[in-house]
Parts: sequence; structure tokens; C-alpha cells
Amino acid sequence: MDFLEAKQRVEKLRAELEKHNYHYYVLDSPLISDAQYDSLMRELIAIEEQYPQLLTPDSPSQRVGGKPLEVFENYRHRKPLLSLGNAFGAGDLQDFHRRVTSLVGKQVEYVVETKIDGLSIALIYENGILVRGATRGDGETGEDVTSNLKTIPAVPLRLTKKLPRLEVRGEAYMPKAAFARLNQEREENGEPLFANPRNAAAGSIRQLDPKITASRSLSAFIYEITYIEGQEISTHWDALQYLRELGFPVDRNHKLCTTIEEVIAYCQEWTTKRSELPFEIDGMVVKVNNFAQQEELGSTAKSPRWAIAYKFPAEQAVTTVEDIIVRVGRTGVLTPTAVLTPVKVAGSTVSRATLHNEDIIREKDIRIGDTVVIQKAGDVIPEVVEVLKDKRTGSEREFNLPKTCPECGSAVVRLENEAAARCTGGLACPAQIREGIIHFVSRDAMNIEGLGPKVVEQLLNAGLIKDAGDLYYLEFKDLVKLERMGEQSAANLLRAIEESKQRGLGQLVFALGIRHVGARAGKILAEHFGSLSALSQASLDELLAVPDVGPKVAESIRTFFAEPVNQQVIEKLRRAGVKMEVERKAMGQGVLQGKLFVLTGTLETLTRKEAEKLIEKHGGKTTSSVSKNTDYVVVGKDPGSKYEKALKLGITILGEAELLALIGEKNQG
Ligand code: 0OX
Repeated sequence: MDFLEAKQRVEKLRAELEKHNYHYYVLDSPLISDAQYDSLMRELIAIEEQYPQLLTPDSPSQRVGGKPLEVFENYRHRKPLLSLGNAFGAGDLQDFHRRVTSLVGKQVEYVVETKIDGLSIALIYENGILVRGATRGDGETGEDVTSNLKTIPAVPLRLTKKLPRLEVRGEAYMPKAAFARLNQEREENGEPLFANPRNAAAGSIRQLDPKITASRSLSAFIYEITYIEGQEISTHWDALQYLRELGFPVDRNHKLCTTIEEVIAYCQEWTTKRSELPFEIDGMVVKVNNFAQQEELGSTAKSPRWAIAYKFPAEQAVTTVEDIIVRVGRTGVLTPTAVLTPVKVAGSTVSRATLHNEDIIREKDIRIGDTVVIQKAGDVIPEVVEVLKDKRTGSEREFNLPKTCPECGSAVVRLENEAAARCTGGLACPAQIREGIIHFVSRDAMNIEGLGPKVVEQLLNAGLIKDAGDLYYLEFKDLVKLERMGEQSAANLLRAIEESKQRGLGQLVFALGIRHVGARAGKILAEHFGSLSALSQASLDELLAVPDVGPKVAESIRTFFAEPVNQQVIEKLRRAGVKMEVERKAMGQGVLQGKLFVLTGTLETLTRKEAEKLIEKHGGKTTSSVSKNTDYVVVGKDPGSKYEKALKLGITILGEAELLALIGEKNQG
């Protein structure tokens, strides 16, 4: 075969293979046998080997091409990928409908679709070729997992149309059958089992070696176009049809509804029908169909106002309480936990249920040996609903919370008005230290891959670390001495620790484990103060001036930084070179440099103070009166005389949306 013939044959084979992939994975109706498919693939690979210059990244032979990575790069999404608010029943859907119609009028259509229980992904295509794939991450930044997503046969490497640019969002998932097979294999090999298909999918995609991902039989559905060039679309319904035309897998069970009653009926219909699907769904998603209306409704900081997730009612199962154990958390709270005979509920095998606190154990009269009804809703921790008392044999034992901490022996106290009992050991309690470090390295915090709870425990037991700061001084020779830690894992771990130094101030503030400071507050505080030293020196009043920081949080931040032990840890982190300042975005920093602003009237979503902060953050200044030196007047509802004066002086007038557009920010609420 000469080069020209080879080129033509390769093109033909690729088109054929893509077509069969589409029929097999998307339409679910294969046209040829597996053996015929394999033979076409072998022919393609043989020609590509003979003529390597014909090889392209979108060739079906390249699905499992990539080499193992050392770490995943971060991927910043063009626009934050929002999450969904929840509706737990018909009433919540009615409320949602009332909110929608009060903003856009009565003429609303909805599309109701299945809510796939997998891992949210984003795919980017340039000129019809898949160039990047990322996880959702925290919505703003995910991980670049292109090589892994390419191994999923349902993900098209090449679209049927050469759009200049297309970005879509969907869900990667593991079908129920593949999940059962995988867990069976793992059981036979003595490996830990995945609790549910979602964890299995997430675990498979976060593998550094794409060959492992490829072996996991993952699939995907796409449900949103997040960016498109070269095609106008005006409804979600049309978007889904268009996605399908482009070659994407789109779940066929979506329905157009014109009344909220129809929406409710369709959601309820799937409560039972979902068991017939070959993949897990944890609810239904209701979306306003019309894009113009979606735009009008907009979003809050976290989720769009034009969509909501209908969550299926919790599933229940009967099992027995084999034991009750006590876990000591990061803040010293003792949580009694029931050890259950493993049982399947809502797609997961459940072997633990939280009992919350002593009062609840008494109230429900839960004893060791009891037969109980447990309940699990979606990703909520399983709970004991009730005890089946008529199943009691008399051998059940009552449980009492220990008077001393099971981990450090310090006294356990229960403050007035608090249901929780706490260990008083503070940072002398190994459990609190351990849990604090586990939190420090966790995903939303410093995100140190390869440093799970087991390794943290090993490091503590071996005396290699005493606090989170010590992690940054670990050496290769220490790590390889640990059990089950090979040279490769040790090297990977050191690299992951090194890399985490650049995580940024927001994640660091969260990682420190200041009580009442979650991941979002960490980010807000970082943005506001710009450096850890500024935050640590902030007065109570300065803290209270931050939007979203209340007295409880402010107090807790002060207490944290006043503690010498915490200062020592911070000092270790600083010496190790952990980044403690916010890197101002190059573009964002100065877009308003030197510009003078005046605000008047009530803005739509921002308070006056927030707007001022935002302007200052981007280099602008605000004053209270309009003069010929004023560059912009930002006008809200019911503006005062400043508005008229601005008009008279011919000064540029902005609305809130225009202000936000000018600085390239979406309102973060
Ligand atoms: C799903 C699913 C998730 C669009 C705006 C916020 C959420 N798991 O199947 N998310 C969405 O919608 C996005 N749709 C879905 N079907």
C-alpha cells in the first residue's frame, strides 16, 4: 500500500470506527460484532504503525495512548460550573415554579432529565476535535484529565461538525454492571471495595495512568453546552438534540413539560422506574427550557435560578447494629457510630451509620445487637431511622458514651445547650491532631494526593510528623521505611507535597482547620486580606467588615491565631515555602486603575459596600460626589441627584451588570 492509499484507508477506517462507536455506545444498537470492530481497529493500528506520519490525536486508536502522568494540571473553567439546588418533594418543586414565574412570567416550559450519579466533567473541542477534558473540581478549577476521558468510548474524539469551538458539560459514570464486576474483582484480590458507582467512577478518572481508567468500563452523558461558536441555539431542548447530532451521548429520558404538575408527575414516575436503568441516577434535573429566560433568571453564587435537582426520597433497609464505636473528630467532638451488618441501600453498600450524639441514641433507644431500619438519601451519611423493638431477644446491650476520650484519656465534657460531647485534650489528643492533618491534606484543602488517612496515621505512629507543618520536611529515606510505601510512591508523595505549596491562600486558610471556616469562607478571607499575616493580625472589627463573616467566625479566627501552637505550625509552613499570599490576577488587578467611581441608587445584587470593595480590588477609587473628574457613575434602582448630574456632565453611566462585565467578574453573591 503506498502512502496515498494508506491515507485514504486510514480516513475511511477512522470514520467507520467512530460510526460504530456511536452506534454501540450512544445509540445502543451496534451494527457489527465486537470481532468485526476489533479487526477494523487492528487494521488501523497496523497502517498507523507503518506510516506514523498519519497518526493524529483524534484517531480511535489513540484512546489509550497517553503515558502515566506525575500529577494532574489544574484546569480553570471559562465560566464557573455551577451546582444545583435541591428539591425534596412536590412542595419544593411548586416553590421553585413560583420563584421562576414571579421573575419571568407564566409562560415557562421545562425540560426534565435524569440526574446521573457520576462525576461532572467538561469537554473542550476545537474545530470538532477533542482537545481537553477536565473534572468540575470546585466549579472554578478542576483537573486536566484529558488522557483519561479520552479512554471513555462514549466520549467522541471527533464531532460530526467542525465547530470552531465548543465546550460541553456532562457526567462520567460507571454502569451498574461494570461496578458490580469491578467490586467482585477487587474482593477476589483483597482490595478495598468502592462504596458506590459514583466513587468508583471518580476513583477511576483520578488515576494518573490512563490504562487503569481504560480498564474500568466507564461511560458518559453530556447535558449542557457551556460555550459554542458557530451555531445559534435558543432552548435546552434544542441543545440536547444538537448535542446528539454532534455525536455526543445524551440520555434519551428527557421530557418537555409545559406545566409544573407534569414536571412533578415525571419526577415521581422515575422514583421507581430508575431501578430499570443500567446506571445509577440520584434524582431528576428540572431546567427552564428557554435560554433567554434562563439568562433573565441568572444565578446565585452557587447555583442557577433556572434549574433544580429533584432528589428521590431516601431509601431504607433493615440490618443489625453489630457494635457502637466512638470517633473523635478534628474539633474533639465524640460521634457515636453504629457498625452495621453491611446492607445495600440506594446503590451503596452501607456498613456504618452515624448516631449523631448521645441524646439521639437515648431518644431512639438504639442498643448494640438491635435490628434497625436505616435510611440513606443520595450522598448523605446513612442514619438509623428506628429500632424494630419486636425483634429484640434480650441480649441487646445499652451504650453509654465514655467519660474519658478513647484516644487520649482526657475528660469528656458536654457544654450546656450543646448536644455534642467533646474531648478536652485539645492538641494533646492524638485523634484531634490526626483528624486535623487528614483535613489539612484533603481535597478541598491542600489536596495532597497519596496522603490518605492511613498514611497520615503511619507517619504519626513512626514519629515522622507531629503536625501538618512537619509534612513539608519529610525526606525520601524516611518515607521508604514505611510499610507498603515503595520508592515510586514515596517519590510521588514528596512531589505532591511540594506541589501543594502553591495551592494558594484560600485553600490554606481552609486547611488550617479554623472552626467555622469552610472552603468558601477560606476563599473569601484570602481575597479580602491578601495574605496570611494580614489575616492573622486582623482585629475583630476588621474581620466583621468582611461580607459573610459573622461574630462566631470572627471570634474563632482570633482564637485560632492567638494560639501559640498554631503559630508554630504556621511558622513551619512559612519556612518551608508554602505560599501565603494571594496572587492577584494580572488582568483583574488594574483594569480600573486610576478610575474614579460614584455609586448611586440600590444595586441589584451587590450592596454598596461590596460594590466599593470590588472596584477597589480592581484598582479603581470611589467617592461620594460627582464632578468632572468622575469617570463612571454606577446607577441602581431609585438613583439620587448624582444620576442627573452625571447625565448633565456627560459621564459614562453603568448598571451593575455593566460594572461586573467591565471588570470581568460575575457576581459571587
Ligand atoms: C446530572 C446533571 C448535572 C447545569 C447548571 C447547573 C447544573 N448529574 O445529570 N447537572 C446538570 O445541570 C447543570 N444537569 C444534569 N443532568
